[in-house]
Amino acid sequence: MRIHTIPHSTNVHRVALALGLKGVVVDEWVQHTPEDRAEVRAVSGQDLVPVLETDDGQMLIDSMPIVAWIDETWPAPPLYPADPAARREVEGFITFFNHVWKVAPNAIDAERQRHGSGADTERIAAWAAQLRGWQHGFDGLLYGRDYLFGDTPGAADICAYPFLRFATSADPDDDDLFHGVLIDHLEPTPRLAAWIDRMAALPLPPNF
Ligand SMILES: N[C@@H](CCC(=O)N[C@@H](CS)C(=O)NCC(=O)O)C(=O)O
Repeated sequence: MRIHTIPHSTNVHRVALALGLKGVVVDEWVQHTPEDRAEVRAVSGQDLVPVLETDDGQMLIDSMPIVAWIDETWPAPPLYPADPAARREVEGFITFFNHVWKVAPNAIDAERQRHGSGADTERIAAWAAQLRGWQHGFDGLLYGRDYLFGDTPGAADICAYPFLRFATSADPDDDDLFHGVLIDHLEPTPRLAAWIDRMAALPLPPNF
């Protein structure tokens, strides 16, 4: 298995977490520069990472569908609940995270990149308020349990952690502007900070 990546990629981090929990070996992490997607496009027909090349030559794109594929291919330990209603809850969270939660930091990033020092501070404040509000929801999900939907790490944790971890830490050599938005606007609660620590201690593939 080969995985195409760029430095500090949140969405690649999701796939690495899933593989680490399953103990699956990755033959090669193919490094690309963010500015040059020609090879990613050539192998996958689109520009974004992660792209996972399976041993039988399939090209998989999109991090959470890749995580679901990993879970089906190596069932233990399970990343989704067996109970259908509980699984729908986790899938609903992932849809929310990707299509609602991410809108605000992406919008702040786009506003800053487009307008620089002339960015609309009132609009940014409204998006930042959304981010602060959702933090309480994550905190509530962690009440009485170690992970977002249970006592063991699963797909929801894998989906959210690579983004929410910026509430408490930053990589010194990471100059990604979107990550800067998260660093500026995420405020961890104690429960969320403890979850970030637990997630940071999970195994990753040794060559990641
Ligand atoms: N929905 C995709 C999004 C992938 C994505 O946005 N990847 C980022 C890296 S974390 C990327 O390749 N960005 C390059 C760009 O926007 O030019 C997924 O979850 O994998």
